Amino acid sequence: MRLTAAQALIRFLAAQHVERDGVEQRFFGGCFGIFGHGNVAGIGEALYEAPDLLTYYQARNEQGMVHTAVGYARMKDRLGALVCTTSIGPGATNMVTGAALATVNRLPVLLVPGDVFASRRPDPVLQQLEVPWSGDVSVNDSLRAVSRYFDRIWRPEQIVSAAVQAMRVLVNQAETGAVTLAFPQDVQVEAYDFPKDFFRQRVWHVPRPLPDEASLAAAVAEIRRARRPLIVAGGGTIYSQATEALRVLCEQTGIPVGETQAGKGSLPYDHPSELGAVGVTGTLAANRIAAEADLVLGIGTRWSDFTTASKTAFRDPEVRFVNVNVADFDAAKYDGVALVGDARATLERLAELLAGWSVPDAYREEVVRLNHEWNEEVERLYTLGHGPLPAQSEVIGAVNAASAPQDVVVCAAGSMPGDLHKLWRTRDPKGYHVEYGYSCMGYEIAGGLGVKLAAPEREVYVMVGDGSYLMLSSEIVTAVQEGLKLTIVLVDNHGFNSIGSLSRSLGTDGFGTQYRYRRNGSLGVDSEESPASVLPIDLATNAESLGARVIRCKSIDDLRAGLERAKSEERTVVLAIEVDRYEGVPGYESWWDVPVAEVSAVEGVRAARTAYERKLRFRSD
Ligand SMILES: Cc1ncc(C[n+]2csc(CCOP(=O)(O)OP(=O)(O)O)c2C)c(N)n1
Ligand SMILES: [Mg+2]
Repeated sequence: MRLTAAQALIRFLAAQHVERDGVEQRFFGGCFGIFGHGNVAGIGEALYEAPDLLTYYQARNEQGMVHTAVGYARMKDRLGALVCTTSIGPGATNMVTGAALATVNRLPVLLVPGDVFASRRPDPVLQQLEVPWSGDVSVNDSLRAVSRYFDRIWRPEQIVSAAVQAMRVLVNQAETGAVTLAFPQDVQVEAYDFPKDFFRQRVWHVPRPLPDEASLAAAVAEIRRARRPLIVAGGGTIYSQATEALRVLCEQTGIPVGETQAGKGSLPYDHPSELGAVGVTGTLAANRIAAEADLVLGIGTRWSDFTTASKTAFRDPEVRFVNVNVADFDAAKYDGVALVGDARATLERLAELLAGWSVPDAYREEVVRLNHEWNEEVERLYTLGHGPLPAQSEVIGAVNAASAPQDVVVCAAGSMPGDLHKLWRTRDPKGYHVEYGYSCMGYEIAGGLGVKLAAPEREVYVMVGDGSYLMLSSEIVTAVQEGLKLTIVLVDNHGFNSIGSLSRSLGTDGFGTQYRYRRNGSLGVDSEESPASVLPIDLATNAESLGARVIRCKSIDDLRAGLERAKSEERTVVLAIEVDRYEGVPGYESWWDVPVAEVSAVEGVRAARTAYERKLRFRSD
């Protein structure tokens, strides 16, 4: 078939399917893009010429559209993805952050940035980077570091091998992340006689590999010896759709479960084995059990510092690890017994091998009691009645109460991810969507859009701070354009609550974390409140100007009523509410390693350093 290289790529992508457990689905749900001279005549023409192949979605910001693709892929349990096409230069480099986010979170996105002329005819073309030491560098090389696979299409026929390699990585559960096919703008439009077979419908089988029997036997021996085992459920539990297998294993063995950010929802919040969030942003229940666990069974987790409380969460000197992970890289961490395999298949096998074994009854009872006590703490924080401005925890309580079990809460950065991790009562494995691998400000609305595109039947509640909103809220326009309704809760504390309280704890008084006019050479600090210097930012009006329906809430009662009204809206709604920046949810016997200045002229910093050095002594490597 005589096609341009761009037409061939689009035709190939539209024919890709995946299959797992006998269920087959189309892999690509569409193509987001922003056109420029680097893709309008190539990929742009291909999408225009054959609109039935891939639906084109117009984004506002290239970083935002990669976030949307990530939200989509996560909601699809990595069995679906979006394509993102950009022009050359700034359009392409705007995707670097999104690509890193996808790769850190191990979520598939296909990036197709335009690239400078392969022929070099008009060098330097508009927006081309030139370096005196190399002729074949372009800004797209910055995507190499954050991609799981990168290729540059120098010739049209190269599409045939590059596209297949791209798919290999995207559907591989251990390898997946951002895949970049940099596409020189002249090659995109060049024609070639492609073999017809290249465009046949391909079904990529997503297997459920099992660990080898010797490793399983070693793991089972470790577990059977344990008196106080703990499961840490990560994102892999959910992507593998292993939550039912996890429930069965927990009920059979009595092993309790702590959840990472990506793994939250692995068990419903009220399950007797559920301890909730574990680690820095963990519950008292999970962190107490973790501290004394003699065996930790990690499932689909990459053991980030937030999960391990910077390696202080597991304090039994004899503690052993067993790691179930489809990626051997993660399975090898903590010197654990590596069970390299699919989470669901492995949990089912472990349940067979552990038949007849259970934790002591007293341990089961302790877990139920801790879970119950934690729920009371959540209830307390949901109903603080704090004034004059409400506390963020009350906002979370109101949104949780208004949402249905299958609805999805979305968040990414600021103080809310930690509070949501602790407090959100998750009732459905896909009900909690906090991007905390990269914790990228600006993911919230754009990512929420991807969630809604993947699951239009669910209400999507986007929790966004003022800082994140200011960084990237323009995909509200895309949500309005596509008729994809988001319910956005804009939690405004006029600055960076999260980093503000971190700064105070490190002795630097919230320096640089509020929105204030410069006065006497200073942007102000927390200990000197000066209402006159507050910047006049009105984000609700901003959201209105982008086409959202806006509901301004002055109290939690207002918010409750607004959330009910929002349910009958068809358009994207923004509920704006101010909260008290200083009324935070406490930590529960956990620690996060943030280094403090070793010498300082500030007394508060010196005190923080002393406390820091004391904490370091508890660290176990
Ligand atoms: C892109 C990006 N830049 C910087 C940071 C560091 N950071 C983490 S939270 C935060 C402030 C977020 O402010 P806001 O959205 O208002 O949430 P709040 O902390 O007030 O809850 C910053 C700057 C980040 N996570 N992402
Ligand atoms: Mg804020």
